[in-house]
Parts: sequence; structure tokens; C-alpha cells
Amino acid sequence: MNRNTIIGDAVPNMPWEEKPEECTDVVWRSSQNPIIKRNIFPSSNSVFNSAVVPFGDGYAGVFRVDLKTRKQTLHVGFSKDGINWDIKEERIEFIRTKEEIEPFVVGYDPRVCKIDDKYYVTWCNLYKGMPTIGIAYTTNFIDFYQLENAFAPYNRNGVLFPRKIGDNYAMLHRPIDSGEPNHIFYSESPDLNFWGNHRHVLKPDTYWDWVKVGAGPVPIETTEGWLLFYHGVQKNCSDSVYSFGAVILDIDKPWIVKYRCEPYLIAPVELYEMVGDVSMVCFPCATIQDAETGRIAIYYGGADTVVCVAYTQVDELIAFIKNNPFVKDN
Ligand code: BMA
Repeated sequence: MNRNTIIGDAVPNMPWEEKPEECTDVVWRSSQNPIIKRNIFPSSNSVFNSAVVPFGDGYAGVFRVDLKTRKQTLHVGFSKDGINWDIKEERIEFIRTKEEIEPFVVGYDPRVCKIDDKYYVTWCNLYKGMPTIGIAYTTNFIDFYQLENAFAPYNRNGVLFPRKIGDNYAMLHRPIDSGEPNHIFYSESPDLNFWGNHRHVLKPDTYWDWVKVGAGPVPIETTEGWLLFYHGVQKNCSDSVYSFGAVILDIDKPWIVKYRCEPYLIAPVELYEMVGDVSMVCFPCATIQDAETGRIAIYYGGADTVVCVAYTQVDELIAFIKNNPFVKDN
């Protein structure tokens, strides 16, 4: 296999398990799933849809915790190995960079993106009770400085690119919240404050994602383009089913989809994905990858209750995406 497909850092101590012999899929689950259970501290109802990054000689993360009050809050965690986490019971208290920025009330589904020397957190931020994209940055995972919301409501699943595209910061997001279908868009900003150059990226189209799509983890830069995992929703007689799949976006014009994989990569089939506060949900929010070996660990929420990990190998995955292209039937 050709290595060095991922353009990025070597992370030799990243969490990893070899593919089980009996597994015929391109993405496989950790044998330690769920790696984070729901009751990590007394006030926690559930921990899921959370984001982790390499930090120092280990890892740091921003975790979605739904409290026993059912309030959705964001909490910092640290880990030596990416699997065993120490998550703080006190929620993140954002330092507002402007008086006009509304104090944090409720936030969920964080992503964390390192750009240069800062770690940016984007999350679904309730503004006057309506979801939009909150942005903050930290350098130490202690002090978090909150910026203006990126957009007016409704918007969710704001995911930054890990470097500028041309001269601008870039973000994937989903501007529609109620009503269907929900599409992924791309926007740019010179300063993370003013956003424009809006482009359409992806619409719900396959059989497993026909109701909604939303960007998942921060896109991974590869020699083939940006590898983006995304969640998709299918509705059936009894439920919404959240699975995730992948697309490869053009490296210079990331609103252009080069390859879209027809089958999902992970769908809810394990008990911790099928049974929980919301059944039938696999919701990816982060990856850790090693450019040297091409290993990727995908962090995803299970059934809106727990945090899980799945693994894949970049070359095998890219070959799978190319060999299983989505072609519309009608
Ligand atoms: C979405 C978001 C996610 C959640 C999913 C399934 O709309 O609220 O946080 O995981 O629904 O409940």
C-alpha cells in the first residue's frame, strides 16, 4: 500500500486496532466501544458527538455532555492514549471577545480544528433559542475565547478546514434546520467574522442519506483531495437512522465533490448505536490520523448516549470510495 497519502502530521501513538480477520468492511469498530459511557460524573446524563485532537504529548477534546437537567453543555477532557478520558465536570465558560456576543446558554455537537497555533471549536450554538454556528478558540484548552456566531440561525454542523483555502478560512455548514432536504454548503471568511463566497456542496441523494446530510469531522487533506466523513439520515416507518459515509472534495475548490461513496461506512447495528436516548444513531465529529501509516480513528456518538471509535486505513478507504461511486438511478 502506498503510504503518505495523508498530508499532515505523524501521530505515531494514535489509538489503533488492526482490522479483525472476520471483518469484510473498510471501516471497523473498536473492541473497546463505547470508549466513553454516559455516566462519567454525577450530573451527566450522556456524553456523545464529541471532538478530540492531538495536544501536547497526548490528546485534548471538547465533549458534548447532556446533563441530568437535559441541558446540553460543552466540557473539556484530556487523555494520554485517546481512549481513556478525564472529562471535567465544570462546563466550558467561554470568554466573550465582545460585549454583544450572547453568553453561552446551550451548545452541542462540537468540532475542534487546529489552524496554525490555535484550536478552534465550532458547535451548534443556541441563539435566542435557535441553532446556529458558534466559534471559539483556545491555545491551552483552559481559556476559550468566543467569537461572533458565523451565521444567523438556522444552521448546524459547522466544520472548519484545517488550513486556509486561497486567502480565506473555510467552513462547511448546513444552513437549513427544519424542513427537508438539508444540504451541506461551503463558505469562506478572511477573518472568521464575515462569511461569504457561499457554495453548494452536497445534497441528500443516496438511499441511506436521502433526508439530511451534515459534515462530520474536520476534513482530512490527502493527495486525492479532502476526505470528508459526513452523516446522513434515512427515514423508515419507525425511525430516523443516522449513518455515516464519505466523499472526496477537490483540494482547491472544496465545494466540488470528486467522489461520493454509494454505501454507508458505518450504520447503527451494535446495541450501543441502536439503543440509547435516541435510537439508531452513529454521528461522527472527529478523527485522529497518522500521516505516516495512513491510519485513521473516527470518533462518533452512539445513540445520542456514548462515544465510540472506528478505524480505517486511508488508502484502502480511498480505493473503496472510488470503486463504489454513487450514480443516481433516476
Ligand atoms: C441531530 C442533532 C444531533 C443528534 C441527531 C440524532 O439533529 O441533534 O446532535 O445526534 O440529531 O438525534
